[in-house]
Amino acid sequence: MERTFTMIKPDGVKKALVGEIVKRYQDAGLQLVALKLTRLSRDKAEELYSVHQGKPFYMELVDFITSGPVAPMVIEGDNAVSRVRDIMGATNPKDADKGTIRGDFAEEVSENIVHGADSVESANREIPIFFNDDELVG
Ligand code: D4T
Repeated sequence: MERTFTMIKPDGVKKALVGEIVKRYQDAGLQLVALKLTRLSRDKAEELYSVHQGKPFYMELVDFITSGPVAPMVIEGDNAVSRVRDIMGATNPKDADKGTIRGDFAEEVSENIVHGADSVESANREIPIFFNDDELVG
């Protein structure tokens, strides 16, 4: 059993895709361990994206992720990290296959609907930015 962190970004919430995205994860047999609707402070956004600090798209990324409500969640299952990333599709929607979240709903790399941890280590760093232990079910 593996846990991962994934988050519907402001564009996904705005496009009313929360239900659709949760359904895709659950239909794949993954378990929902935590989910909420919230707004990211600038501090938390900078913490989440600390690995991208200094990159040309960093400021735009932090501006975007704090621009509206987001839906962070914790997902559990065998190989949850890679399975969630497969369901999300490629970072750049132009490279994302149809049938993936980004392939079906995103147009630009800067607004690509979902975030997903890239490793168990990243998930373990990202989950506490959003959830206390007592908010994780199961
Ligand atoms: P996230 O972190 O959102 O799940 O995306 P990925 O793990 O798939 O991709 P990433 O870390 O390379 O990029 C983080 C985030 O930055 C945005 N981005 C990325 C951007 O706006 N312009 C760019 O040129 C790149 C590479 C999209 C995702």
